[in-house]
Amino acid sequence: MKNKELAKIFNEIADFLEMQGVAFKPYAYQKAAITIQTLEEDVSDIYKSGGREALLKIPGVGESIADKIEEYLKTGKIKYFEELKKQTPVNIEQLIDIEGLGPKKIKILYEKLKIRTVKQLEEAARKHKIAKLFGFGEKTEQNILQGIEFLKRNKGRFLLGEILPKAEEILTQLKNLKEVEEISFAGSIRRMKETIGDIDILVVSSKPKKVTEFFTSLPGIIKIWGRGATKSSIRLKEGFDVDLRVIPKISYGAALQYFTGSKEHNIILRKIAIDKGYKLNEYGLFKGKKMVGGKTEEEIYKILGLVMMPPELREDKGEIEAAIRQAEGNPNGLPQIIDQKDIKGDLHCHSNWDGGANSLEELASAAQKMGYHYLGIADHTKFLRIEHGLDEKKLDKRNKVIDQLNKKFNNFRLLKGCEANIMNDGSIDINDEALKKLDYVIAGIHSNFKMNKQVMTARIINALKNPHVDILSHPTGRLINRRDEYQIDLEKIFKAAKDLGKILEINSFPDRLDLNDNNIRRAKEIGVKMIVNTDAHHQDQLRYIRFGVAQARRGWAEKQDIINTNSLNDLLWFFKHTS
Ligand code: DGT
Ligand code: CA
Ligand code: CA
Repeated sequence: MKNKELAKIFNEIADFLEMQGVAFKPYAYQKAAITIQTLEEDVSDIYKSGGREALLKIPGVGESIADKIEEYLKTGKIKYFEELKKQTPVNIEQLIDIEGLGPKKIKILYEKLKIRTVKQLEEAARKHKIAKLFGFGEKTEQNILQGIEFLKRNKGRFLLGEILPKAEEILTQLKNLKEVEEISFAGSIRRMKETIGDIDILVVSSKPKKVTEFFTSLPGIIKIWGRGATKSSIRLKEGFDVDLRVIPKISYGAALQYFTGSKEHNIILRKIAIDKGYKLNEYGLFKGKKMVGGKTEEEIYKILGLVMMPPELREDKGEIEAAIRQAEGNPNGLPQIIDQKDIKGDLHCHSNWDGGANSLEELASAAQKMGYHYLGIADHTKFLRIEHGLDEKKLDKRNKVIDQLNKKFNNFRLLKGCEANIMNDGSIDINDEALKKLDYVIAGIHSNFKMNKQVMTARIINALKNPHVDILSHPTGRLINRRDEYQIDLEKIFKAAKDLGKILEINSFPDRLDLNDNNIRRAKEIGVKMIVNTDAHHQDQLRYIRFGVAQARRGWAEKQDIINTNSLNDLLWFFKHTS
């Protein structure tokens, strides 16, 4: 795509011109950059078919800019731009991204301190060279450092859990607009991937201009990448980018299908369409010139001989084949993946007995509000002194309080559990006497993460062999973007869990999601039972369950794979008969 490249160059030309204090011209280049970036057609195609005349028809493109487009398409370079770069040889693209740093300041930094890159900028700020410059000061220097930190942190992908609340807020705001007829997430956020590159939103409206105007003036926007009738793109101060596409009603299903992805899923689906003599794109499903489908996603899948599957499955991991089998009446079709409403309770939450934020009563009340039938209190045990882990005596005391509370509840029960620590040899940090008195026991690794694969695997399997242990918490120990999995033979652990009748946790904390989707799928294949828990240390974190459920769905987990879809009695029966 030449459009993106040209838009980037024009934006940089605008920055350089602004740096030199040139009036009006920067604005013209910026405007051209925005229109070119949001053009549906590639400029090189426009030029090929219509020549210079066609370029001049693009809004915001006059003689001088048309010259530059032509030059770029012919030579791959724009001399004017190269000249500007030579005059002030700074990495403008990088520097301009730092909040509070405009072209004028960048120019001063280059002239006085020879700063060309972000790295040099950071060094100068740390040595307090910037505060001394005329027009800068301490505050600006601090802001620059903060801006650099922010950029470093936000390079790469965002956790679903940190991005989804903000995304839903935007979705709701747009939904309330009377010009918006239909609205949905698309892309990875609709597929509920554990990390998100950018947020994609689709809207049906017959008044795209109104919707676009509203969208590009949302509070908290720090950059508008593009603003057009069908596509707009913004960056929010939190660092997230949001893409908005406005679609005519007739293409809604096709666009939703296309932009939900994944790309891999779409490639296969498009192949199927071609094999059957259709053409599939974001506008619809076509036979020759005739549109035969595209108003809904269901319709597209159906015409192509599939049944529609939930977005979480669309990763080209066998869902297309399964959907075809199902459409053909084969019983081995798509899985009946679980739903959040199937979850009857959460067995991993920490109370104020081990330093969590809320009392047992508060947690019980929050769980009841969520419609749960039970909530398991899994306070840490004594090894974890920093987490106020409970010893045998304290655990006993806590159990008595739970027993008292349980007398008051109707159709709800607090379960007595713990999250014990797995010691280096696989033993449990608390005695069997104390474990026996509990409704269930979770064990997890909270120390010595770095062991060799064989030793770590044996350590975990040893813990599972303890007859009182029911559940292994956060089995791989990974923290997304922060810590890798332990060195373990997960396959061996799955097999041991299956043989021993032990349960593996799907931890819903946004930076854990452990087991992850692929591991869940594998555990299910082996026949290991799992549980979706939150690991909440605060009552509000019970809401994280949705992220664990999403991960379970992406792992094709069905009701029978997940034990906390059971009623209280069935669950307790299960624990009694497996340990
Ligand atoms: P992300 O944003 O990196 O978390 O992942 P996605 O899946 O949201 O990707 P994004 O935002 O680049 O594009 C949204 C969807 O648009 C993507 O899931 C599928 C569709 N799409 C984008 N580019 C292509 C493409 O080149 N070919 C096909 N078939 N589909 C594409
Ligand atoms: Ca995306
Ligand atoms: Ca996108």
